[in-house]
This record gives sequence, structure tokens and C-alpha cells, in this order.
Amino acid sequence: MMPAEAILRLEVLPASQLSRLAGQDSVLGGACFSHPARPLDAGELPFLAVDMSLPAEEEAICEVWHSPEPLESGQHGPIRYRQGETLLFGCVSLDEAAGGAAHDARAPLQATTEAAYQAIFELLEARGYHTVLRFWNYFPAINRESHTMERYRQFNIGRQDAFLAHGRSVIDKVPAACALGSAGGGLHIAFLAARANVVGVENPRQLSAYHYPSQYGPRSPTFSRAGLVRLGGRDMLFISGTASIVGHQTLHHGDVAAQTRECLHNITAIVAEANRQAPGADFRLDQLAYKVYVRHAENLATVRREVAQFIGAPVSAVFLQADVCRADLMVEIEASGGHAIGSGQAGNSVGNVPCFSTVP
Ligand code: 3EB
Repeated sequence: MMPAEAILRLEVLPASQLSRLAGQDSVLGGACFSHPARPLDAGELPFLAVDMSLPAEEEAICEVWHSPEPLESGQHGPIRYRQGETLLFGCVSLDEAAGGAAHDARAPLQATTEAAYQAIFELLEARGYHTVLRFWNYFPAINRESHTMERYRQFNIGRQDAFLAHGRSVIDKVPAACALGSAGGGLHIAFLAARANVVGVENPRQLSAYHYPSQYGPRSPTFSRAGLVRLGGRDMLFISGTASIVGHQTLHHGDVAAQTRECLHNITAIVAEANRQAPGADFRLDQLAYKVYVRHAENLATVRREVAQFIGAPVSAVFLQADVCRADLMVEIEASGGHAIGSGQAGNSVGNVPCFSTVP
């Protein structure tokens, strides 16, 4: 007997192949990365087109989430989404210039972020999806100062205000996330939500980000180190962007190889913590799908080598060039596991994506 199809599958493929997905019923949505951002041929499917560079030899790539449940697409204000009975994927792209009225005291990015998150929470409340598994946040010039504050810090205020406005906790029970600098364009947010309970996983090596002291900004970032959820009989883990931070401090200034190893030590600790909280799950580093953001393109080969050496097995890994949310961070790594990985043609097991894999 064929094994039951996984309720959630991640596929990574060249953007040029996106059009062949338009007819596939299983597509929830996703994000495509290229520099400059390319217009997408995704029909009504919720896909982000993010302006982000790839390693020179690779063409534009897309991350595509699939689910075998019957799915329907919809739009709620600026948000495009697609949902089944269990899962909802949505995305929103907003022009910052549109954020805030002329007399608004808030910085435009703060106002736009708050508006985007308010719209997302309204949609989730209307559709009966109360759990977000994962947010992805991308906006340009993340480390640039404007309105007397670094833009990442402006973003943190807007995000937290929207959580508070919707009566959501800003500590403990918060979703996994990442926030990266894109090369241009507006504010892009994608999210994966579920009708299931998610457990926040913290990293014993790091202070929870929602408790960061005010030296990193007037509002702490609203995210958990990872989210753990059981869907379709399988435990799944969504690991937030993970950097070279121990406690709340950046380690290994200027040493990208050491920063990469520190990221992976942190991910190892998060995986151990997840396995402790879900004893049957047995998450393993070499079974996760990774996304690696490198600040300086010239460090890419070094980061690739460190990731390959640390994991010691071929894994699905997408490499992108992006600014990270602290000026002294040179690399950030996110990961997920427990869902199926790959094209779906070779069954539902976790597999490699050869053209994007790191081979030790
Ligand atoms: C850190 O650990 C690195 O603001 O959503 C990682 C993951 C980081 C998510 C976010 C920021 C975010 O603080 C930065």
C-alpha cells in the first residue's frame, strides 16, 4: 500500500517551472526569490516575489508549499491566501509609501507593518485559523536608520502593536518567524497557519527574543525560536531564523565561519529541545530543509562549506544573499522538518533537492 500523502510538503524549484504548478491542485502558495524581483506567473495562487539575490550560478528559485487537502483561494483586503481544512497559506506585499497618514507620528515602515499584521490577524480570525506556524518577513534596508531609528526596530514596534491590538500575547505563545533585508520593493510577509495547537520552542542557549533587553530596540521582537505542531499524525517543526547569538549577544564579530557554526549549534539545541517536548518526533539535523541568508555574497562559499561540514550529509538548502537584522550578523539560518520535502514524485519521505543541496 502507498503511504498516505503528507499533509504538508515543501518543494523548491526554479522559478521558470512555476507555471507548471498553476494546474496542480495541491499548491498552497509560496515565495520566489530573484534579483531583481521577477513578475510571477502564478495566477491566483498566493506567491511572494521577493527581490533577493541568489548565488550567481543559480536562477530564480521558488519555495512552494503543498497540501493534498481540497484547497480554495481567496483575498482579504491586501492579503492573498489559499486554504484547506487544516492549513492556510497567505501573503501580503505592501508599498511603504502607502503606510500611515500625512500627520501620522509613526514611521511609514512601522505603520505599514502594523497594517499588514492587523489585516493578517483579521483574516485568520474570520477564517477560524488561530494558530500561525510561521511568518516570513522581508523588507529593504533593514539596518538603515530613518525617523531616528533603525528600520528593523520600527518593524518590531509595528508588529508588536498589531499583536497587542488583536489581544495576542507578545511573549511565550508567539509564532516562529524570520525578518530579512531584501534588495528592494515593499514590505513582504508570508505566513502559514493551521487549525491545530502549536507549542513554542525556546533555545536554552539563547534568551528568548521576546525578552531581549531594550538595547536592541524599544520593543522586543515578537517571535519564538521554533514552533512545534502535530498535523496529519506527524510532528512538524518550524525553526525561526537563527543567528550567531548566545544569551542576547552577537558572537564572532567579523568571522563568518564561526558565526555559521554558532547558528548551527543553536539549531542543534532547538532540535534537541523539540525532541524533548515531542519525544516520538526524532527530528534530525540531516532531515531538515534549510534556508541560509548570507549578508555578503563573497562569504557564500565559506558558509556553504561550514553548513556541509556541520551537517555531514546532503540536505535541501537554499542560499540567498540578504541583510540580517543586526548589523554585526553575517549569516542567518532557518529550517523546518517533519513535513515532506521534495517534488512528491519519489514518495513522501524527506528527500534531497539535488540542485540546491549542500554536498559535504
Ligand atoms: C535573532 O535571533 C536574530 O524579528 O522575526 C531571527 C528570527 C531574528 C526572527 C524576527 C529576527 C526575527 O534575534 C534575528
